[in-house]
Amino acid sequence: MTRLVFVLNGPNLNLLGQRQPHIYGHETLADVEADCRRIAQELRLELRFHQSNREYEVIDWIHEARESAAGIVINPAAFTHTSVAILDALNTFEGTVIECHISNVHKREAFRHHSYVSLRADGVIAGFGTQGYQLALRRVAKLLDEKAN
Ligand code: CA2
Repeated sequence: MTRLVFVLNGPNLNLLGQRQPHIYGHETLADVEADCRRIAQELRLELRFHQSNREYEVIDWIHEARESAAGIVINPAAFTHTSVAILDALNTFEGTVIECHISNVHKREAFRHHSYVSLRADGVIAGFGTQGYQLALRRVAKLLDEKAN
């Protein structure tokens, strides 16, 4: 069985570490990717790591994951709260989906409290900083290991 996992990041996350460190911390997206690659190696996961400011690109990566991947870790950023299209794409994916937010969206503005993606996600992580990505990958690996045994 494949151990390929897509880590997908939505709009403005390319600015991570450069703005609003009180909300999102000091790590850059390149740091997050490096952390994910280290954990993936430990967990024997193969990784595709992407970020886009364009909704259709996120959707296209979900379609690509449908063909090949066992899991998706997704921080849809602002698309979380707006995108029925990303929800529809995730609903066609048969593997594990973990939604990951750096900040605790429930402690923030009311418009961040609703997530379309949560209607599909198998698990949701929020407020653990960039460490949330590592926890999400651990969860995907654990579910894969359980399926294999
Ligand atoms: O907490 C998260 O991870 C969010 O998904 C981040 C999104 C926000 O719209 C969600 O409500 C919660 C925003 C990502 C923007 O990232 C930036 C990073 C650094 C500086 C500016 C924006």
